[in-house]
Amino acid sequence: VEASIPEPQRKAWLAHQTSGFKDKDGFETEVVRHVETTLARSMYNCDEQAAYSACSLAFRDRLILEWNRTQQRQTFADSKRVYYLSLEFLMGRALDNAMLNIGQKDVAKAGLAELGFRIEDVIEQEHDAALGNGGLGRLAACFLDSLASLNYSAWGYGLRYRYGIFKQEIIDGYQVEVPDYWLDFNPWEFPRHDVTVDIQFYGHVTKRTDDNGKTIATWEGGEIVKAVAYDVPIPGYATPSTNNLRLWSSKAASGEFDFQKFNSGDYENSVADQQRAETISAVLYPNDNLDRGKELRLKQQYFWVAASLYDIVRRFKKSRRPWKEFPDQVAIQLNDTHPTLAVVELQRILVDLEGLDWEEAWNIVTNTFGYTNHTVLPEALEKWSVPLFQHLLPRHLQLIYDINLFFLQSVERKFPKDREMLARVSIIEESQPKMVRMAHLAIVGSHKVNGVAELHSDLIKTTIFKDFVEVFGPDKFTNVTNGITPRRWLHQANPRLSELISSKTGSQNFLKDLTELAKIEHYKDDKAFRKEWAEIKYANKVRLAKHIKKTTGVDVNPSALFDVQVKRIHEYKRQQMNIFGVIHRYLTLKSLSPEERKKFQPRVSIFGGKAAPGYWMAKQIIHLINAVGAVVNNDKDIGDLLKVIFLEDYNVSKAEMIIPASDLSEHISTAGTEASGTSNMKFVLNGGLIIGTCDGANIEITREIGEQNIFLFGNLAEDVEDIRHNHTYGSYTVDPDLVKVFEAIEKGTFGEPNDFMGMISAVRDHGDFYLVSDDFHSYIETQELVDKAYRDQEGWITKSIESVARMGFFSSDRCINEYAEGIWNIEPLAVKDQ
Ligand code: AZC
Repeated sequence: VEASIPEPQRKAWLAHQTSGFKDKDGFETEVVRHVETTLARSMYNCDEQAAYSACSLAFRDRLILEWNRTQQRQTFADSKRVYYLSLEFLMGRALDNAMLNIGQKDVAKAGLAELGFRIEDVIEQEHDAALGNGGLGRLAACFLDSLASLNYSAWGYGLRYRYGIFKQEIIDGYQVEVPDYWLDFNPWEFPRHDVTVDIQFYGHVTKRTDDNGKTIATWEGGEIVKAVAYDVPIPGYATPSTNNLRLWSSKAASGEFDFQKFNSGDYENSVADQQRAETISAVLYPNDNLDRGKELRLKQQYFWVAASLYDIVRRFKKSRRPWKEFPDQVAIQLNDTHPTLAVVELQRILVDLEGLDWEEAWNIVTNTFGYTNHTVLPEALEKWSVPLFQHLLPRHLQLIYDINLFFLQSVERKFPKDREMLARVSIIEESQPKMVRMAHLAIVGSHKVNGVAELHSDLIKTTIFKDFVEVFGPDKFTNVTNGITPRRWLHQANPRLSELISSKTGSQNFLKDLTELAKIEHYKDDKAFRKEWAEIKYANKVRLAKHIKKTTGVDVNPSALFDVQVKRIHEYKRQQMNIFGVIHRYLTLKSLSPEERKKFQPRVSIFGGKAAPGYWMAKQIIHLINAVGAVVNNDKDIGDLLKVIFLEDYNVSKAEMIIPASDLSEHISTAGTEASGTSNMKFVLNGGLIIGTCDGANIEITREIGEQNIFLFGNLAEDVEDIRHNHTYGSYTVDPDLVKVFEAIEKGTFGEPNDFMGMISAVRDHGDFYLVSDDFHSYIETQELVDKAYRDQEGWITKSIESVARMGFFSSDRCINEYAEGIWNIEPLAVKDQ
């Protein structure tokens, strides 16, 4: 890099080669400078918000240097890059992460203290970047952290939503959604007004034959919307590598409103075009594991995919390599089916615009893409209606039909006369109207398809994608078990635990190689170590108790067992089973004498999570949790023995506070429904135990930490289908303990019973699809085992230490290395020590 810089600029370049602050004074100087110049305020009038802004700008300046150098290094190396296409990046806060990854949080802490601020208060000022719904979006964020930390040449591509996931307020026990306008002041993004792409929609296709008899298709007319790039630097941990996340924002192509209309008095319509264009990137769809098939969503997908591919192809073309080398230079990972149009768009670019033959182009396409599936839930599998496609993307629909034709011809050669097989694997579903099955398109257009935990990857091979295993052979299908970044989920969320661990492992290297955690197992009988271990958990619980008091007004005792279920509210995740269990506990306590009650293990049941705004049942679950809390928390007979808390607006930054404070967390989905789960990994990494079903990554967690360290219960995935069948066609009775819970609700113990009848009748009258009743008894019994285990505090601490020590496998670094080797065929870029 250095050698390529011309002499006059080189001197200035060298002068800027320090990316950290020399010391706290150096940091303070920068903060003061930003307050007084960039923010145009005086230090006398600098509140916490201004301190946050200035501190962020100071760190941002440091990041920019490394970011530029990383991009230069990657360009000069001219080696393969990976592009991670995700409609969601649930990043959370950036400042704390940047300080820790650069390794200068201590400097900032001391500097801010001198300026009169507590660093925690300054960090708290930042608004979460909440461009995602749940696990899928947070996984993408963890992946970016690992890609940068491991020095891979990687870019993320997403949408710059003006409104992220809504903010949740709880009013009278009901969820109320409030828009999340987060861009007022965002120092972490850089608008690139010079990087724009024109994106076409609607119009029609004309075909003509050229002199060689080749058919040329041209997509004409329709409307153009402009995509503008916004770049976000992604700092690696303990490395100068700083990668790029590019988010696209939509703008009217003309950039102006219609002056003619304006002048003729048609004020409203004069801005209509502009507003319509800007609507594309305006808001994140708030559904998790649910596909609603809305036109604007398809527009978002094409807008983002077309802009990203234009960018990727442009970068490749600069290298002047032949097209056949494209897959040697470019790997594109599809995060679920949301970006699947990229397959069609690349084929369109190669065939229509670059004039390649179909076969040659298709070879390039299929060797470029990999597809990750994140769910087997049928309601989450994307399908788009053919008429909608025809209207919005007429050329793409033709290409999809051609892709399908060639694919089905190849299937027919392998399975002659199996018409049903053809119908099952077809990209087009012959329904009314016809539908495009995006998962089928993603499989056909990729060279590897992976699930996100072992059980899930096996399930997709034997259920939803079974036929494709026969068509393509088993090698195309693989597993990459999810992981989490230990930087955010241990070092940042739980600094005291991180410090205790590094004091025993001898360094912070476990944050780069999480398997080093194994070393702490040697200390599991060390008295001082155990004491501090327990103290840290207690301190984290005290902090959460304060937050609970502040936000709900309820006093909870930090010595009680904190039992946490925080995640999106969904019937398959079974928060309803948890709250029914809580009611069962309450009824049991009420039936005991005061003396007997005293023997009970005190618990705080903590819930958090958003319901999709249109998901009626999920909202009913939230309402019941709050209704139960209102009764139980005010019952003098019960006191500290049981508290029920619903924490408002669960998000990434709240997770960082809640997870380290948990004794027990709940991962209790119906077996076979939760593809992996990732919060299960976060809780265990922070010394909490889990109660869970044999589902998703719970199974691998058990294998790693040992069966004695986890509370498993419930029916197995392999039995679910038969049980459901029996619900519908055989004899079926509701568990007697659960009947009592229903009776209490129906008696009005928690307010108007009609408000909760949907939840009851789903179990009692509508086939109990999620097996709440079937698993209830085993759930209650296992909760009793938890109480017993918790009363043996010493035994509990041993379980906690052993579990953390054995969590090395679940780092997203391991996960990214598996993708790099097994799917992307890419190696890290060497970074010289600087
Ligand atoms: C989620 C899965 O439900 C969760 O189990 C998994 O841990 C996570 O992805 C990351 O792999 N899936 C989704 O959110 N899927 C969709 C389509 O929303």
